[in-house]
Amino acid sequence: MKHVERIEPLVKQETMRPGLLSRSRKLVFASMCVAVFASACGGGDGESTSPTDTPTPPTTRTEGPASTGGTTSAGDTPSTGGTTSAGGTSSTGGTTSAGGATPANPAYKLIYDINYESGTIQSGYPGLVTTHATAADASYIVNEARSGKHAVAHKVTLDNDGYFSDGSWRSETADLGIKEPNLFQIGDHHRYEFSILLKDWEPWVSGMTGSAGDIIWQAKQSTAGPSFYVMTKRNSIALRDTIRGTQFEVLSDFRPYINKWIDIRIDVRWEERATGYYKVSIKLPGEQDYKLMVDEENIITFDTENTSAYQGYIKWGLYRPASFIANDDPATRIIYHDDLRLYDLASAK
Ligand SMILES: [Ca+2]
Repeated sequence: MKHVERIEPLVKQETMRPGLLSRSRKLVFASMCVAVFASACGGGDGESTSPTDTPTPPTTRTEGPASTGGTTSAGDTPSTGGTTSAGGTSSTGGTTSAGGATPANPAYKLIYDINYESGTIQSGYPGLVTTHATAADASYIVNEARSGKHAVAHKVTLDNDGYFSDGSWRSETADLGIKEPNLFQIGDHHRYEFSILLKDWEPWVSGMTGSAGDIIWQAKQSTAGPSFYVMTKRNSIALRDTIRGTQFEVLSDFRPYINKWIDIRIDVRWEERATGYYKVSIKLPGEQDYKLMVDEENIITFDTENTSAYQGYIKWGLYRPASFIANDDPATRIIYHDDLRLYDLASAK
């Protein structure tokens, strides 16, 4: 449980929406917005006009590979062998062996299991909002999986318009619009699991400014910024709590694990008062069990004081608000995600 120093101020500062800020936290929040990035402040990066920020009513999920929205980039061969289970109850390829992928836990209700075994970037969930970046390879299916045969890749090349979307250098997928009650609201008690692989990730060396982080997973309040997010920061992985303006180390040094799968689990109770919590655990290659790295209790996890949000959603991929070619940050980064699961912990059997 180690606090990491506060994030460094960014070179890039964007417009905030001061109208959303109020009372005593206004100053703290304002300084946080400048220090982190504009999307943490809601709309400053243009996200507010994005379809991904307009929660849509849950729709009925149909089985079978998605036929809309998802595009498969050149070079990817969608598999017809993958199956998508009703309600996402499968855990294709999961094993219980040491270091293996974690199988779905039958003790909790599984709200979704996005495992990409459909061979499409929508993983058989028509409501999944895939990247808005236009490059053919901004998001694509890979045959290097945490479980099963497939995972998804997101790629961002700085200063290339094909990887610019929703106001930033980003390529992300959001879990909006799938039928199950995945959008988080106050009072929800959720477990999020996901596996990542930093593909040929170029380590940080002195001189790069990307120290403020490339964001790889977000719990985002609709119409506002994220409650918290996971990022690579220099050569570490950290969780940034934007409500409190703090961050925590999840993995001190990812370099031994480049091109290997890392499993992350986040348990959270979404609360607008100081009755919430989150616990962040990590399972490294070769390890059998998750290790608890962040354990924060009696905290606000859903900010209703400074935002108008009443629900939120999850995004994964790559968002690089603090990386700049002019500052020697790597031009291109690629990350794989697999086995994105959401459980209802309130359903414990
Ligand atoms: Ca998979």
